[in-house]
Parts: sequence; C-alpha cells; structure tokens
Amino acid sequence: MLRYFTAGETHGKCLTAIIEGMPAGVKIDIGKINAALAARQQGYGRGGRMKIESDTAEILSGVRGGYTLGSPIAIRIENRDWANWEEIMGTENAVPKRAVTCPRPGHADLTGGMKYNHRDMRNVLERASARETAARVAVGALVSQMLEPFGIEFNRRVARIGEVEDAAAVKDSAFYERVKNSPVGFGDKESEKRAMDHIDKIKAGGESVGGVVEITVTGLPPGLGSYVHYDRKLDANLAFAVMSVQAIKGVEIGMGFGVSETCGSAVHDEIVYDNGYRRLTNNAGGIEGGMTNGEPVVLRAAMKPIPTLYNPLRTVDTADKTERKATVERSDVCAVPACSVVVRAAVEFEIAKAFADKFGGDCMEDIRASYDAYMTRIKEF
Ligand code: EPS
Repeated sequence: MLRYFTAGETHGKCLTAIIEGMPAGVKIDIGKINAALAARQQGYGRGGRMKIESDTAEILSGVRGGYTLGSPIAIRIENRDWANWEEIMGTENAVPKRAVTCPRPGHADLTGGMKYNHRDMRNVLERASARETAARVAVGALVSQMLEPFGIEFNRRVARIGEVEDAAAVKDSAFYERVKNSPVGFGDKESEKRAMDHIDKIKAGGESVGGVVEITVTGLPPGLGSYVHYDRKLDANLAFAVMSVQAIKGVEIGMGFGVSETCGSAVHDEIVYDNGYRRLTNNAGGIEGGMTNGEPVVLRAAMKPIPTLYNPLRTVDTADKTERKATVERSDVCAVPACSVVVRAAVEFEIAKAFADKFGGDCMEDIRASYDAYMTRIKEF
C-alpha cells in the first residue's frame, strides 16, 4: 500500500516526507519535482515568504541511479527562512519571542492551542501553516512518475478567484500551457486581467481572497477504486485527500452539487460503444460507483480566503481575555494558483495509490504485465 508522512514546521529547519510502498524501477526525474515546487511558489498575490524560499527537493533514500529501489523514499526541502528563526524555533533552545496569544479567526490557532495546551499558539501555527504543502507537492510529483508510462496526465487550472471566473471554454493542451504561464492560473487572458485587478483591490483593503481550483486527470483505465467497500471508493479517497489540504472547504467531482438541481436524465451520462465503451457526457466527473469509468476525472475544490488579514478581525487575547485584533503573521493575499498545484499533488497521490492497489506488484515490470493483461480483458468485455 502506497502511503506517506510529512514532518516540519513553517519556520523550522526543513520539511521532510517519507513515501513508503513505491514499487521498484520507477524512473525518477527530480527536475519534475522541482518544477512542481517552483510552480507552488508562484502566483499573483503571494506574500514575502516566497521571495526568501527557492524550494528544491533533495532525495535522501530509496532512489539509486534515477530509479526507485522499492524501499522508503525520504525527501527533504530546506526552509531558507530558518536562518531568521533559528533562535526562536531551535529544537534544543528556543527563545520565547514572537509568542502568539491573539488567535486568528479561521486559523487553527485557538482550538489547536486549547487541544495541545500551547499557551504560545506559535506552536500551532508553525505546523498548521500551508508551508507543509511543499512536502505534499514533492510527494505528488514523485509518485505520479509511476503513472507516466501508462499515459496518465494531470492538469490543473484556477476556475475562480473571488468574484472573477475564468471565462475560458475549450480546455485543450494550449489552454493548459496558458494556465502554466498565467499569474492567476487562468486560461483566458481577459479574465486573467480582471482577476489581477481584483487581487489588487483585495490587497488594498487589507483583505484576502479565495477561489476554486480544478484538476483533470486523463488516460485513466476504468476500474481504479472499488464499489465493494466504503474505504476503497476513489471519490471518497479523493475528497478526503483534497479536504485535508489547508484552507479547502469544499470538494466536488464532475457536476458536484449541481446534481441536486436537475433530473436524472440531465445528470447521468449515456453509454455508447465505439471500439470501446464511452460516455456521451461526463457529469459524473469520471467516477461511478467509487471507480474510474474511463472518462477524465474532474475534481474541483473551494479554497477559503487565507485567515491572516492585514486589516485584522476581532479576537481575544488568551493571556488576559481582553478584546484585541488578531495576530498579523506575514501571509499571502491570494494563494489560489499555488493551491491548484497542491490539490493536483493530492489527486496525484490518490490516483497513484489506487493504481498501485489495482495493478500491485513490487516492481514496474510486474505492474506493466498486470496492466496489459487487464486492458486486454477490458477490450474484450
Ligand atoms: C507558506 C509559507 C508561510 C505562509 C503561508 C504558506 O510562510 P510564513 O508563515 O513564513 O509567511 O506564507 O501559510 C499561510 C498563509 C497560512 O495561513 O498557513 C508556503 O510556503 O506556502
């Protein structure tokens, strides 16, 4: 079973990830991991931290000569900002400076402090911070390399930033190329400009803004995930993984909540046969009965505005219970484009896990043999 752990505080020494269960013989290009990490740092509306960091992954184990060994893979991403925090965040000696006692509404600060008995809620925010997503991006970019030889591709886009929607209609490869180079992750130039103006306005008001990201996965065989048991349903696992990304408050697959507004014939995708089974529409977002049905998987996630506001909200100082303004910790005004990279990584991991579950095996040769045999059988079905 493919699984991973992450460790690391936002101003600690580094982020670490350990991936267990990767088969042997997967060709690993570290450049692809670093490209994903760089993409996560981009986007119009990001704050000062990204000027300090230049995230790169160092693989410490489990890979030899560019191929996985089947043993656990450890990855390390350095926090350059550590140099500025060593005194405060040291593991042996830590100076109690910059203590946080005015929790930010919307962040983990207050409840995390109560739960773990951290009077200095810096101990909470350090781990709750979305800095942790850099480790998840590295994991997604690594495990998805197992899927490349099978023609499985992951595309991301930002569908909305606050009140501005991306008007682009046709999502072909040129569209996704534009998205990669867009400061807001949009495919339509005119909408891009409106989104940037919107972010400027939000920033000027000391505010933050969220949005919607969309991930599309193509090249999937039918039958990843299962209908037989709740914890093997792919849509359930995707929703779990994406919901666990910092600031995500909603996940939908295909038509999502829209299915509740219309009748059955307008929702369900008719099946035709033309050298294989195909659906005439894809309202299901590529998943029926908890399994891929061979159509692209389309998943959207809603990101809330980041809780740190430069024009802070009311809160209570936990030291003396007096009314105060929330702590202002350096932050981003808009991190939706970065979020699209993180959500893609979460989806990459879940698809890779479902793929490894289905086609199992300790090495790529076994996975290939199992995949080919299955696809031959599927063609005859
Ligand atoms: C982030 C790094 C953090 C935050 C941000 C995400 O760095 P710092 O706290 O040093 O500014 O900028 O996290 C949040 C805004 C949050 O609320 O969690 C990163 O690397 O993406």
